[in-house]
Amino acid sequence: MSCYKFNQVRIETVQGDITTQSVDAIVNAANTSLLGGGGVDGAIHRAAGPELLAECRTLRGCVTGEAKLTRGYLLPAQYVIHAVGPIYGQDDAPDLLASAYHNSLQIAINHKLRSIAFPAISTGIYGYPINEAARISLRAVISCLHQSHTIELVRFVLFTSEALAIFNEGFAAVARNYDDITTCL
Ligand code: AR6
Repeated sequence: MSCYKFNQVRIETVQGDITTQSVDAIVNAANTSLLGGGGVDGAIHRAAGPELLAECRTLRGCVTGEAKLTRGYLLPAQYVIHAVGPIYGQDDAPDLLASAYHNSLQIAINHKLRSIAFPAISTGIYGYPINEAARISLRAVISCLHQSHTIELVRFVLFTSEALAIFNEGFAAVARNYDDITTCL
């Protein structure tokens, strides 16, 4: 686990399963259909129950780099923000990955949420190297948190100890470039 403070917001990394997180919203690493899939998407749909898919069917999909909100149904989280990351190697993949984080956080801010948990979007089936994704995700989150907002906690939930270690290393490297980020317990 690692923890940083930026503009009153706690930004932390933990190892775990995102479906068990008690936060206002968890983010799903979805695909453009928003109709479910494998990886974290499959786990979220299984844990939330069939009503989640029913609501997703009303959304008419989602463009890569963007995100859409649903309720969380049987999840501890009140909402799911379905974000579509890029497939590694596609044009503009770094910008699209940053947009997926940015747009997810913007939805949370617009709904006046206080806590949000992200998986490592695009780093599974979509093949994004975790070390690159870690750096992009922290920079994207920080760039959103300059504005006025209600967010108190941004948690990154990594599925394996290896992914957690790589995220921690990437976050430490990025944090060194910002004077206004401090470490916390
Ligand atoms: N909690 C936290 N992280 C998880 C969990 C979990 N329960 N399960 C997997 N991960 P992926 P993508 C990690 O493949 O690369 C789906 O089919 C996993 O180890 O879920 O964005 C969608 O429908 C990895 O680090 O998402 C799309 O078609 C990270 O979550 C496609 O996969 C993301 O892996 C999206 O691919």
